[in-house]
Amino acid sequence: MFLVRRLAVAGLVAAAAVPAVPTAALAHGAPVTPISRSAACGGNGSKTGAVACVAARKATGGRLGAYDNVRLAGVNGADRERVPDGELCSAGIALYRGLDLPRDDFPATGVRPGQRLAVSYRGTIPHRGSFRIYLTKTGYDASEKLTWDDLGAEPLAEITDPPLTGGAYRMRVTLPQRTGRHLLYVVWETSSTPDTYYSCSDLVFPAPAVKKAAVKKTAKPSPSVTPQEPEPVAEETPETTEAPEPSDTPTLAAIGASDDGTITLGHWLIVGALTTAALVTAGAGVTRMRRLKKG
Ligand SMILES: [Cu+2]
Repeated sequence: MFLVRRLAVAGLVAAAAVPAVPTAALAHGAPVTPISRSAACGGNGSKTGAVACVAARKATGGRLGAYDNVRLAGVNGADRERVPDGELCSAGIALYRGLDLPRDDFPATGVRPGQRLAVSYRGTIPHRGSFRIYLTKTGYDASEKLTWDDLGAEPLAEITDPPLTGGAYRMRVTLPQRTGRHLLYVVWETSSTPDTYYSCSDLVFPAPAVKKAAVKKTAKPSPSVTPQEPEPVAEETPETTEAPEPSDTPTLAAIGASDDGTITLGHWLIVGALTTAALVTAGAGVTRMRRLKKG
């Protein structure tokens, strides 16, 4: 009984300590593989110097919000009602509006049809919940703002509580036939907080095949739709292979702390309260079980 009580007390102390963790160092989450616009361009993003990121920041009044904090409270699955067409990448949040720019040069990941794409979703504050992963339909035009219709009715995959290893949730989705530039849209509806997170990751499939006759006639290679910035693609490509443990530690390390302290503190209070409640419940349950055993 003493041991049980001591464990319960330790749990309460740990839960109470949660909100005291330096808020600047922690927030919530975003996909780092394939790299999302927020992980690349957002506050503490890893590719903030990219031309598209500079433009995105400019379009947002000079400053983008923390990369891992594109979230709305109380959506409860009504994504299409809450997030307006043309504002999917920002979730309609003013601090991220530059991520909605219809550009074809955001840092991107090279992929191919049929690939089992590894998705690593960095969890800076872990939450339980479901991921809905959408891909833009054939015919998507990167020079137009993203709409819900571009994504089709159903996600490619819906994954609940995937494993959290090395600081990231790990999932895989099989990519269908596409050519050229597309967007992977990831919705993370958490079940341990009221929040839902939104993100756009730019993908580049191989360019459409050009008929051999046409190639012979022009005697020139067909124009490629590979991104104008080959570096980010090369960097991300190894992580999309079948390696059992993608080594994205450098990317994770490159992405630093959240700078959105106010919102984060409020969020931590919710997490702390929920954790405390769970521990108290668990403690009471264990005590009761012991009593039942004795009786
Ligand atoms: Cu969070």
